Amino acid sequence: MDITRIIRETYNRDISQCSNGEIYAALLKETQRMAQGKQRPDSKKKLYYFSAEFLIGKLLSNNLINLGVYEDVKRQLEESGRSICEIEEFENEPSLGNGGLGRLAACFLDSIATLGLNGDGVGLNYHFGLFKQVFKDNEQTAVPDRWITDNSWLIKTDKTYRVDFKDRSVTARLYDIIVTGYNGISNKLHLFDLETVDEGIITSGIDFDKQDIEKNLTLFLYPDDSDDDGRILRIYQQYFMVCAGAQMLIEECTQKGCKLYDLADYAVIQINDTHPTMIIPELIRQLTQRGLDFDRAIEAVSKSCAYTNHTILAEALEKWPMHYLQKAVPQLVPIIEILDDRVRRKYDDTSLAIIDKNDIVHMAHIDIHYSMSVNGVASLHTDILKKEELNGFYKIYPERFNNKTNGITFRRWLLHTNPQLTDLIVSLIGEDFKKDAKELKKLLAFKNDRQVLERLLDIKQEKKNELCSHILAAQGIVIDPNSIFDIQIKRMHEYKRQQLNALYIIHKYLEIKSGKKPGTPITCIFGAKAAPAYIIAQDIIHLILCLSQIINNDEDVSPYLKVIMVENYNVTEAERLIPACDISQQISLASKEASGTGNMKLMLNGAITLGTEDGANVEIHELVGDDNIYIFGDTSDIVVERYKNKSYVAKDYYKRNKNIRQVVDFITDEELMETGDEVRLLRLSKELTGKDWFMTFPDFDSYVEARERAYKDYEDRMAWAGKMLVNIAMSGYFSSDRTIEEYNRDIWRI
Ligand code: 26Q
Repeated sequence: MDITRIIRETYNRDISQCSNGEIYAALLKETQRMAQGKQRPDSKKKLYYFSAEFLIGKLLSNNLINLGVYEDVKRQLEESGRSICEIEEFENEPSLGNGGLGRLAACFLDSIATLGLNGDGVGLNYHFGLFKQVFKDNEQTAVPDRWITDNSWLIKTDKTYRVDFKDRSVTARLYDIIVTGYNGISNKLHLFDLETVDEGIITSGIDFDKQDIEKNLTLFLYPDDSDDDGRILRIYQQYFMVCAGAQMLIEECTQKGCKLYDLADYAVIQINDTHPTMIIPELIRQLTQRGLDFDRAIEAVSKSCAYTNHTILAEALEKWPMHYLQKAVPQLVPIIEILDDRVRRKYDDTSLAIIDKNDIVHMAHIDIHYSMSVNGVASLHTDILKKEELNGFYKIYPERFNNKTNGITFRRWLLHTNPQLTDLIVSLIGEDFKKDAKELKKLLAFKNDRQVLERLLDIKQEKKNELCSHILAAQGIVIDPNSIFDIQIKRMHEYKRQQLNALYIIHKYLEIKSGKKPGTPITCIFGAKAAPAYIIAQDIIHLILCLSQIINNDEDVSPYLKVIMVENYNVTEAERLIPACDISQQISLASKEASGTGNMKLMLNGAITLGTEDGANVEIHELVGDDNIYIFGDTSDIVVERYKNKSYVAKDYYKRNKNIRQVVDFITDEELMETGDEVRLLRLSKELTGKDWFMTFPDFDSYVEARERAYKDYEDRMAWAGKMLVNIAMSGYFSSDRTIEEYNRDIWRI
């Protein structure tokens, strides 16, 4: 790529006369042109990855890396006195996802293209992605985040589809984003948008008229499902996506010569959680409308579809009252009734039914009965699905159940976010790991190489320094770059237990106050958004922000302990935080975190996990061994048992354990109550002492013990660097290339 020429052709000027924004625009166009020139895969069978979320993050660097021109572009810019980092600032992050599930879909697209598989993503073009988080008075406020500008990666196509709802028809317009593979081919991310969408209906903040479907359908990504209007809109969104997607898919298949009954030879549809589940009845509807008889339509669709489950939290499983569906998409109702009727005729057990006695449709049940594959996202998670949550289904369809442990794309989470570490690895083991991550194991040969270990520590320090400058610039907070960076970054949710982390921080604060100082200062960093309607999650953010204010302003304590909550945690922030992390907090209640993928990104960047035996932590533990991870807390077996026999009483722990009592009481102590909001703090304290549904108290002592042990081990820098090296070396298993190879081998067979 010759930037000087491109700039000249675009603006008839020199680079020095262009703003960073102008350079960004020119680079974007040129990158798009190069990506379009890449070979498109061609095979009879094609994958359609349906997902309500694709949390793709900024794309410029990612695409430049995948097209193999990143280094060249960076150098040319530097020669003209410009930096690629400053130019990237001009790209808005498309936050088209909430968290793990959406980011997973984005990593998968990268790997699918890298492996040369014929597979596109299908989703929605939200005009406002996940809200932007702004802190005010120690609380989270939500501001709309408009990401689309004149220069975006979206390519408007001339394809439109009619989507009929009960009371109106709307038009879906297809937009594409090109997905580049690393030294590979290119695929597409298809995003449907409402032709008549109207950003003018937003009233204040992220509020808008939820009934005005013709104007709001693709306006916002849903951060929660906590109010009724919103839930119906969610159904409109989901149907809009699958109805247009199904038309596009059938069109593509028939163009290739597919007869409707042999759809499964041409298309495989991966259903990312239950959000796109309506694709099943909708495809059946469209196929029958085109003349296929009902039985064969069911068969063709069931053979084409595969379902991924991402959660075992009962409250997160989608269940729609039939009258909602009746109101929005009545054409699906008779089909869902037939699907339910067939299940009921075959199986006696009403817990397997699709429509329950309260006339509520269990979306996951549609997927399990009418698809060829059901997968969990980490080994423990799949085991729990088989043994507990979906046991009834596992008994009747054992062959459908399979595990696909999640993965992450190393192009973004190593090559892009940590070029220094990448260079070190290349110098030690060559380039092969970029395409075959298992090669990283070769790093183990350097486990006792002092020079290499010192380099690792230096790189970590460099990334910590970079983060310090960023946080100072963004939030005005001074951090000691020589402190331990202890980081918890993920959505705010009770089961993820940021509150447990906060309780430890109180413990440490009181300890330092009483004169016991840590060997190395500690910086506790959080990044988390909470669903705006999730009250307790907001309360936990409030507690952390208040702690941050109190501790950081305490002259006795702040030299040894600081608390920072990064504002507006998103993919771009993650890219800064992850390489700078020393200790990776993965402290969900065992059995609750399906997999986690941040844990993998942090491990890859040389952070040591402090975690429970949950999700993919179990697999990390197996890979690195006891010496290179800090495991604490009750196991999932114990937790599951405790829920079953309802034996957990938080109050008992509170009464018996002085330590717990002391830290919990601090939440409602004078100092905090004066700093923060009484209602919030009292509610949170009551939630903990009265319920503590995610069992922080039983794990508290062992958490404190493990965390202290980690801090102590950190003092021996060489031993610590050895642990870092083992973590990096063993992280190859978590490349999404491996995950996608498994999906293709076991499910897609493209
Ligand atoms: C449902 C109904 C209405 C509105 C919103 C939703 C909704 C939206 C997003 C429900 C769930 C989600 C997101 C779930 C998610 O991110 N799950 C995570 O998936 C990751 C990838 O598999 C796992 O690593 C995490 O463990 C899991 O929590």
